[in-house]
Amino acid sequence: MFEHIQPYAGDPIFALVDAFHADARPQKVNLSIGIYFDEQGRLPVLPSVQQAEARILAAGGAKPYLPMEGDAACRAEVAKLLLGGGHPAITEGRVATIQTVGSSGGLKVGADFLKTWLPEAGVWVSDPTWDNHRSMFEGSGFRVETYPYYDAATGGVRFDAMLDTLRGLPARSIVLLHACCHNPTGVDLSPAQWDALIPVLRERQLLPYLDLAYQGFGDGIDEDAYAVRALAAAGLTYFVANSFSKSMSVYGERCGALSAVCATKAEADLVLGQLRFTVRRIYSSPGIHAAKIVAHVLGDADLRALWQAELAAMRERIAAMRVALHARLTTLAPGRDFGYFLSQRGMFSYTGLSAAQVDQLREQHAVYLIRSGRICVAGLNTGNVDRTAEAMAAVLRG
Ligand code: PLP
Ligand code: TYF
Repeated sequence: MFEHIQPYAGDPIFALVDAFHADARPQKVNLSIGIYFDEQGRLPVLPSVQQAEARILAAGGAKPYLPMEGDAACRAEVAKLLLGGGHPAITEGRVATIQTVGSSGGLKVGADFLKTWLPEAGVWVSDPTWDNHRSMFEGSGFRVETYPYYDAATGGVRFDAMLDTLRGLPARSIVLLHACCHNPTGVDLSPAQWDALIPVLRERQLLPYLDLAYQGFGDGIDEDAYAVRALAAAGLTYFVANSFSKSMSVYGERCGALSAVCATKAEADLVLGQLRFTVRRIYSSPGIHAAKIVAHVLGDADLRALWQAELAAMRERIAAMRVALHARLTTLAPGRDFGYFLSQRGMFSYTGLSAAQVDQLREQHAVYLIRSGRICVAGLNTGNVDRTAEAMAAVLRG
């Protein structure tokens, strides 16, 4: 029956994490997977989430099925977090939000929905992007192409080339955009660039599909929602998949959502109905514990303030590690410009190290990063940052 099946090569990021754990060298450093680790190198348990869970338990343990679209309180809080409370799109009923199994679940439900309702569309992702974007949309039957994004020469965005490509796309093409903290490069569009992009999206009648997996890790919760709010202010119709995996450190709980911001309430109602049907056909309904965590943390003023402070601390620790790595490398390898560590945003930085240099870092120095040269800055701490800089400088010397 199954003899013909091709072996699955595995996900290279998860494979690297396994290799890291199997490595016996005590000084090893894990900069591979996009997970926030604290100063002690541990996965944090946020007190805001712990307190929310205590309240959930205290309220009783019944676990009914949620509806296909998820928990109402969770969905309402997500819409407010994305757009800001009292936003006209929310009060006018133009936002269709479903709670999903992580933002991956949201991205996938959105992909399947779009394949049904815009079957001729192509999907355009940034060059480069998170590998799973391509896999997910191709898995839904889409043709996936890239638009120019990262500029290796400047460490910035090839913004003119990006706009040129988008200007040439057929109407109703789907354009996947990282709302903040671009994975893998850490290079984001500035507010002025979003403002320049929006007229192109509108004139070409493109469908923006925002991926917001790192809200709060760039410049702040509201600052990182700039794109979400600018598209709404411009009156565009768009999708946004957002995640709480990193921002609440609840990876395995699978907390995320998908929202469609529409032109009218009637349209949003139609979209919501078909999103529910899409969910029905895949996993029927999302998890109740995930919903309650999100609803409690965001819906309670005290827990929310606590969470915002915790998220700010994570963001500031990453920023401090960027400064420390930059300073140490600048001393160890004078004449090279490491300014990109300071200008890039969020968990990731693109180092420009070649795959051979990445292999050398792992084999000779026990510093683990993925072969694109991306590092997860959140894997750095005061105990390993100097050693990491020394290893990188040694590899750069050749
Ligand atoms: N999008 C991007 C860019 C990511 O880096 C991730 C990370 O895992 C995800 C989406 C999916 O996150 P999750 O499914 O845990 O919400
Ligand atoms: O890019 C990363 O490292 C994170 C974690 O299939 C991740 O987004 C990596 C691969 C994957 C799912 C999540």
